[in-house]
Amino acid sequence: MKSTEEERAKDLDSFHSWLMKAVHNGPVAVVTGKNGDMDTVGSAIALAASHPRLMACGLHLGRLAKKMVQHHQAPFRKLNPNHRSWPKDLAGVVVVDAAAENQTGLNLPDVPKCILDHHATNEWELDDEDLFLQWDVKATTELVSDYLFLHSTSALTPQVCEFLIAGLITDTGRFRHANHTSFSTAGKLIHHGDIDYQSFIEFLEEETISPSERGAILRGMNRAEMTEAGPWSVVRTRCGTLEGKVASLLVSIGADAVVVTRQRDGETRLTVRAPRSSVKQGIHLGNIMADVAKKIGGDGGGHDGAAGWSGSADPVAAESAFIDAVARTKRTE
Ligand SMILES: [Mn+2]
Repeated sequence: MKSTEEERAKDLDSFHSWLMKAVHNGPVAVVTGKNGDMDTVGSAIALAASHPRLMACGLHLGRLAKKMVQHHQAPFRKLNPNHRSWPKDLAGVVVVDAAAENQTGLNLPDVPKCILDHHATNEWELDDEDLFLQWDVKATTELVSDYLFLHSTSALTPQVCEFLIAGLITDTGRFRHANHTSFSTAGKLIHHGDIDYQSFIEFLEEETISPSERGAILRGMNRAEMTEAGPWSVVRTRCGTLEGKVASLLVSIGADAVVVTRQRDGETRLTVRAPRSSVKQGIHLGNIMADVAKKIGGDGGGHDGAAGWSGSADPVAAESAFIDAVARTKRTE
C-alpha cells in the first residue's frame, strides 16, 4: 500500500511510462471490475479520456454508472463474459478497481497488464512486464485523479471530473468514510471541473428504485435478525437485490456488522458492512472475507468496513462461515 506523497508520485511516474509505452505499441483496453460500480466505471472512463488509444470496457454497468454513461454519452464498450475477440494489435490492459483477474469476469488477453486498485486484499498474479499500483485511498478515482492532474490535465474536462467525483462519492458512502485526501481530491475536482455540487448530488440521488425493488428491500429488512458472534452483534438477512443498500440501512440502526445473503442461479453472494467503530475495535471485513474464501472456496475480499464473497457454497454455510470468522475476531477497546 503506497501512502506517502513521494511513493505515490513515483508510482504515477512509473504508470505514465508504462502507459505511454503501451499506447505507443497499440490500443490499450481499460477494463472495469465486473460489478460495474461507479468507482470502477468512473476510473476507466476518466483514464480512457487521456489518450485516443485507450478504450474503457467491461462486463457490466451498475445502476448509477449506467445513468452517468448515458447522461454524458461516454464511450464504454460492454463485453460479454465469453468475450475473446480482443484487437489483434492490443498492446496492454489496464484494470481499474479490481482485486483479482476473476473480479473482471473476463479472460484477460496475454498482454502487459497494469492494475490500479485500492482494495486491502488482492490476488493478482503478475509478470515482469506488468505494473501494480495499490493505494490506501477511499476510491480508485482518487488515484486516477492524481494521475490526470499530474500527467494529463487536458483530459480533466467537466464531464471527466464528474465521473471521478461520482466514484469518490459512492465509494465513501457520500463522504461518510472520507478522509482528508478524499476531501481534497473532491475539492480539486469540483473546482477544476467547475461543478455545481448541489445540482450534481441531486442528479445522482434522483429516485431510481422501482416499486418491485422497494418491495425486495422491505422484505430484506423484514427478515433481518440479530445474532451474537462472540463479542460482536451481527445483523443478518437475505435479500434478492440491492444488497448493498439493505446492508447500509441495517448498519445505520446500530449493529457491529451486517451480512446480507443472496442466492441466484446457483451462486451465493455475501455482502457485508461494518461501522467505523467496529473497524477501530478490530474488525476487518476484507480480511475476514478472504479467510472465508480460504475455508469454503469462492472469492472474497474488499475493504475494512465493506466487503463481499461469492461462490457455490450453500447460503447457510456461507453465512455461518462469516459469522464464525467474526466471532473469532478479538474486540479491542
Ligand atoms: Mn472502489
